[in-house]
Amino acid sequence: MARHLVTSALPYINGIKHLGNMVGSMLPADVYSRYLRQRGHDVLYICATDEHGTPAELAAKEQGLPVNEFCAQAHEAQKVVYDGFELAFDYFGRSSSTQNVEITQHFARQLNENGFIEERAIHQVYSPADGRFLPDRYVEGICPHCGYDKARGDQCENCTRVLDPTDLIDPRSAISGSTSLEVRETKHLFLLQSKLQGEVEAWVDKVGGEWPQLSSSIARKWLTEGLHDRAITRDLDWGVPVPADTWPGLSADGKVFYVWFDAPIEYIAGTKEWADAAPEGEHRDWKSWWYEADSGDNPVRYTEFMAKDNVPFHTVMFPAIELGVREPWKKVDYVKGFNWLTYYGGKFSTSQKRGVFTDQALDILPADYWRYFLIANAPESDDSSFTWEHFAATVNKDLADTLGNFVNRVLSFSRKRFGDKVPAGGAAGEVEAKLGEEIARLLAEYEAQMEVLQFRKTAAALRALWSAGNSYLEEKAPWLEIKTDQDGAALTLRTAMNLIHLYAVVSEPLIPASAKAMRSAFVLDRDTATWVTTEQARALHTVPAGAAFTVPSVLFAKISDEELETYRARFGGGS
Ligand code: B3M
Ligand code: ZN
Repeated sequence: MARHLVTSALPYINGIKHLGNMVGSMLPADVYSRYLRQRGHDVLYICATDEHGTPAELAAKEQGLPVNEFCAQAHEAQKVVYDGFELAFDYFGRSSSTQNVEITQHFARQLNENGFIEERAIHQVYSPADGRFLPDRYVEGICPHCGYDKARGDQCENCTRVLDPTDLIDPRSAISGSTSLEVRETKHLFLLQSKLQGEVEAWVDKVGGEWPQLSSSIARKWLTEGLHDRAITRDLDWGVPVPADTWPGLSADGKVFYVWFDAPIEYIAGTKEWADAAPEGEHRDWKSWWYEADSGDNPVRYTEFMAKDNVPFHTVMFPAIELGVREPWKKVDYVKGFNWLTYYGGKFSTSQKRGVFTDQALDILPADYWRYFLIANAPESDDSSFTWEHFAATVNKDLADTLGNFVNRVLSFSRKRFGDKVPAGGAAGEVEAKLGEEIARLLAEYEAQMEVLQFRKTAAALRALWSAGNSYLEEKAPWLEIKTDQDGAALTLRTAMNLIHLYAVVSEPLIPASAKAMRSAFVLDRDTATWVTTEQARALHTVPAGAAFTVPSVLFAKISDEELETYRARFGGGS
């Protein structure tokens, strides 16, 4: 039994996420955590909303809410969706927590003490009417390249050119609309990443060899380009304040830390939130997961999940911060990065209403349909595309036909012919022995793929396990067998019911609700085994003759052509 710390990139607070976000971070982290828990490991899966920064301020402004209120509501709204997807976080925290404020400020002080932070003066747009410095994207004006009149100071949305606020023609404040803007000198904190380059490189050399290619190549690319010193403070009201004890001037100016400085620290702070939220009488030792966790006789293995655009922050910048703090904070062991899930080959787009958002998905179909499809098509080695046609075909074939139909057919037929107890039948024969070998082999394949976090291949192995049951049933054809050989048919059905029980156990990481329905079909005296051993897979008799069972209602409904058409029309697929 080992200790596994798991985190997924923190979903940003400004809106409900689409399926692409789900498959690139939270869902695979949940699948992996569920698997490890079932294998008996000590698992801590932490996630949180990432709440600071300009987009949060802007989204709150759009809704006419104070930003803290907006974030509290948006956090709850996201949480409802993640509960619906059955994401079994140990804790779902908030980067605006007091825990994160404390730890982020502590990290900054340490970095400063160790000579990795410097105060530097820069020039920035100031708006006297608003009484504040404006972040780049709070300055709007006419794009000098294409003439678009709502270009932002960081980028023109129309022609996608990257801009500097001073490039804009007739610049104005996005907050008040004021056009009397000035450029003033102001001070910010810079993280001297250049000084940490060598240490980060040595660390990546040590641990990065084991990472998937996507993650290690991105880390290498950034290191080759060189780590540059970077401003880690911003002029915003909403963020972790620069501590007054260390930087009284900047604190008086109202500077806060840049969102990407405090967001990864929330992995640690979220763990402290988890500990602080412990029920009466339970002690949760958050520090044992994070501090000096490399050493000791009970080491922690730390796995992170994220989409590829987040990989540089996790493989280079956050490790640089952790190294510069000069305290033994746990660093990541394995970085699982993902490519993009596309929608019919194009980008999911909120503004153009293209693609499927996670709340809409749950309105349409239960979580297991989405969980299975997304994991079976995870964008691992390449981008992968969501289409309604592919989704419907996968659900209908794998879930409804191969798994659901097997479960229902076996249980209803057995009840009809032998009543509501698992029939005994004769001793297992050659066909069953062959089946047992095949199941044991596929189970080993499933475990091996899960352990190297190859999600598509894990799903393929699971599908193969389901198919093996179908082949067995076709070969034995108990509905014919029963006419001449009652005992033989009973054996076939008992074996098939044992397969259902095995499916209940091994399908749980991917489709937890359906797994539960399958598992609770059987009334067993002892059903404590968390996972299936090779011997159990081979022997297929965890469900003994005489055990009572019920027939669950249809596990997966097929998606009809009419439904498919409705979804396509509603979500704008295909064209
Ligand atoms: N919130 C991902 C994003 O919004 C970002 C991840 C933070 S992980 C520490 O793109
Ligand atoms: Zn433009």
